[in-house]
Amino acid sequence: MIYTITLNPAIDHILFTKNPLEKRKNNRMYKKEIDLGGKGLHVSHTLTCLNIHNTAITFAGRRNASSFKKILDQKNLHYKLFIEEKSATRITYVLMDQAGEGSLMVTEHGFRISEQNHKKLCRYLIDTVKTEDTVILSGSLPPEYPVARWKEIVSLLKERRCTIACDVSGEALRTAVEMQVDFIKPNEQELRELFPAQQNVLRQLQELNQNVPYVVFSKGGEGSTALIEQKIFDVDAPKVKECNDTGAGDVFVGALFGAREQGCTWEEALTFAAGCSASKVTKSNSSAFDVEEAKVLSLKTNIQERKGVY
Ligand code: TA6
Repeated sequence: MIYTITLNPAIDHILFTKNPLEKRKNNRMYKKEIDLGGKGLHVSHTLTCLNIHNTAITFAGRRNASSFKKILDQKNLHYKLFIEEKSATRITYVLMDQAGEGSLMVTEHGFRISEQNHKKLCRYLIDTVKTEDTVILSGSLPPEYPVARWKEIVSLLKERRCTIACDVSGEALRTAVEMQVDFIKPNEQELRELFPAQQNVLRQLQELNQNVPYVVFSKGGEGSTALIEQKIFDVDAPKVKECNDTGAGDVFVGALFGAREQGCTWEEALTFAAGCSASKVTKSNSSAFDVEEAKVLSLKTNIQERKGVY
């Protein structure tokens, strides 16, 4: 069973302009779409599209809980929600023009999670998660969220001996590495924050790999480098016509673990994930991808093992 945890969910508002987005100008929008937001929820959506049984664990602000739930239901997600009274789930604005040069994301902070709801989440995890399960924690921490709470969640998952995957940044990522979770997916910026004095990316990744057995360095449109079981793989990103890159990393994570759950090797899973992520980039909203298109794209994905580096 796979669980995803999204501590800071969102509702994505995708705003489309015809002309290229420009500062010091009125960028008039001609269309708006509303989509699921929040990284773990996107991972759950990807798994659901791949017919992999999973539960999305998240929070919702009472004030707009019904519209949030409606989105989760429309996406056929199986979920466990903890409701925060007197709060509203944040809105993320994704600005898109037709230049095909990527989207611009503006996120709200989100709402604070009460101690009571944090305890409920911990209780739920203790009662539900089993050793054979995988738990994927993705996205930012809510505002004023004490690192001690993050540590409590990771350590109770470690006690369950389940597989722990973290697609997080900043302090949460640093802590996840220290606590020796099973999987991380840092990008260039996150590596720079972790290693301000070390310039060599391979050394950075190898150092992380001493604590974390599965490290995937995400390079966006340039693909990824994965350090897995004493091997290093360079995985290309198939070239596609870009529409909206928002959520591409989440689709990658969902497809990677989905493929592993279906018995694929890591190499097969990495190329499949690259195909799914590329398919996502061709779609206009922040969660959609096409499984059949992804399969074709993954066949075009080159994966190469670096020999003699480890
Ligand atoms: O990866 C895309 C996305 O999940 C958006 O749906 C969005 O709302 C945002 O990321 C949230 O990111 P954050 O890092 O703030 O949790």
